[in-house]
Amino acid sequence: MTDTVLCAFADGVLTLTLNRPEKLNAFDEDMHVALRAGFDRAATDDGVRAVLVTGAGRGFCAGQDLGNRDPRKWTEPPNLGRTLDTYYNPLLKRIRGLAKPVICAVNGVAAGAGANVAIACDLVLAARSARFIEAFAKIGLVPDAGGTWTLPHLVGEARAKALALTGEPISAEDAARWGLIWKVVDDDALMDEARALAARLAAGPTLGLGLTKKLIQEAPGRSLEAQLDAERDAQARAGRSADYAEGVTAFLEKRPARFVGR
Ligand code: T3D
Repeated sequence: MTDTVLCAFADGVLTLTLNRPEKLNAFDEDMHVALRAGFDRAATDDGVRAVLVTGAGRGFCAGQDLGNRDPRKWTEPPNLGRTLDTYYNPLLKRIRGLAKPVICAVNGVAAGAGANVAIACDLVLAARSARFIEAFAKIGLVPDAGGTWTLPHLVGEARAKALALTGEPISAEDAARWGLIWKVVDDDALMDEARALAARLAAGPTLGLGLTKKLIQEAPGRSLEAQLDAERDAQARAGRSADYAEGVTAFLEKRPARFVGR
């Protein structure tokens, strides 16, 4: 049996490659379990200081494997609420809750939950040929994997509704222009650039980066006053880190900092 997620570790970066290329890396249960295990390792292993997610073959991820949802084989409709509770929602919470940067290299089409998993990551790079498709409307579903939350936060309500209600593809270039992703990279340069970025972040002040991620994610639910309090608390913690002492010392000694991640 092939591994549905390839897991590789180097330079502080855990690379998780979705690996069902013949199905454009559509999610089945094995792939969910393997991807979740990867994020659990990233959360508990101090050696992992950044995660890079990408896809094998020509696609990034085509969302739920619809071969596993064939109505002609139903005795009754599946309980999709349960599959969200069991698989997609725990995955989204792991990506957003990881106190380390998650980089996504979207190497090809990202559809349905595949698109929404991609845009839930912290820094999203996409190959120029990639497309993003909120495919749910085409099959009578609502966007899941956090899409109804992430999309309007990233691109505003008008564009979020247009993407979700039409299910029309958006190019990588438009996705970057709209703020759905960070940037577009030429196809043949994507993985080199994503790996270099992940390695750079993995060599960074992990505690401070994790606190920064949390602050930015939590800001929309807070007043300015509450956010200022949250920044004060996070800064108090960052100010006690070994990396803060190293960062300032390195600056004063005019040399590159050697961050240890705590
Ligand atoms: O069910 C629950 O648990 C609820 C959660 C739902 C979450 C969701 O993600 S719902 C949305 C599911 N995804 C889709 O609706 C997208 C379906 N796929 C497509 O629309 C197209 O494949 C793409 C636009 C993504 C790519 O088109 P194209 O022309 O580049 O490739 P293709 O020829 O359609 O696909 C290549 C192969 O991958 C093909 O297999 P074959 O014919 O060569 O044997 C195709 O069937 C397979 N494939 C693509 N997407 C899926 C898939 N197989 C199973 N499930 C898929 N989602």
